[in-house]
Amino acid sequence: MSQQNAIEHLETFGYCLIEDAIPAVQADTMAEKYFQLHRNPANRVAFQDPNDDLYQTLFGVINLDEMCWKCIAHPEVLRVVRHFIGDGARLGEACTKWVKPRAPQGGIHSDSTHDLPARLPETPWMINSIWMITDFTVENGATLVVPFSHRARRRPSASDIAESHPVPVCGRRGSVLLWHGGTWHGQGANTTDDQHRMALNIAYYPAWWNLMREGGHQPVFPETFARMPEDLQMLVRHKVAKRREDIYEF
Ligand SMILES: O=C(O)CCC(=O)C(=O)O
Ligand SMILES: [Fe+2]
Repeated sequence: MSQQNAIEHLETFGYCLIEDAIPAVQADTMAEKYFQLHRNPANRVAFQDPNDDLYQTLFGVINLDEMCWKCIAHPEVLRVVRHFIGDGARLGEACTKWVKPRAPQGGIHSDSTHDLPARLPETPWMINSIWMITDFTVENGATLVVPFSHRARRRPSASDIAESHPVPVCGRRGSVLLWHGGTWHGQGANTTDDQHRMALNIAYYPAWWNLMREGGHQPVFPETFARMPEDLQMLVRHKVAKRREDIYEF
């Protein structure tokens, strides 16, 4: 999909897929690392929900892995992101999301809307992205999206969810799915006995967004920041700290 097509697709449908944005072999190397990170007991403190074994979210990956840096500052992705939320776009968080065999479907939701007004802003407040680190298939828990739902400008109610038709976005590893924060979506069920879905989820917010609201997000450690290329530093310089408490949960 060309850049312009990606933008138009996201504008119209609420999401777009950029295929093969990194090579599949690179995704394979990342997958190996991310499964290790999730299995390492030392990282459990940065799980979103330590009690959910079948669907695991690990925050703070930016400090644990340098391979994700290229994804965060990926030029093609950033062009789409900046089109919607401006040149001051910043990283919210980069986290890995592992859907294990037999994981049930996640709830359909919009992102970062918990304290927004019922009628959601017309201006996008977030562009979210999920990198397929393993292939995404209908069976292994590919992300589900409800096309056009960002236009409803509301969080999905129970009846919205019952009446909507989420579609799985499948793709080869190395591809990246982007969506508008107001697009209704959720993690698909993994109906297999032996296929694991690994993803790298990278959220971007406009310069005016108060990032301190987001639960579980981790700082970029100063020593990590010092090693980063300048384009990445520009995206994360607002969240450099030694401890989470120093920048979040004021
Ligand atoms: O894991 C997924 O497929 C969806 C995750 C999600 O809802 C999100 O990143 O906002
Ligand atoms: Fe979400």
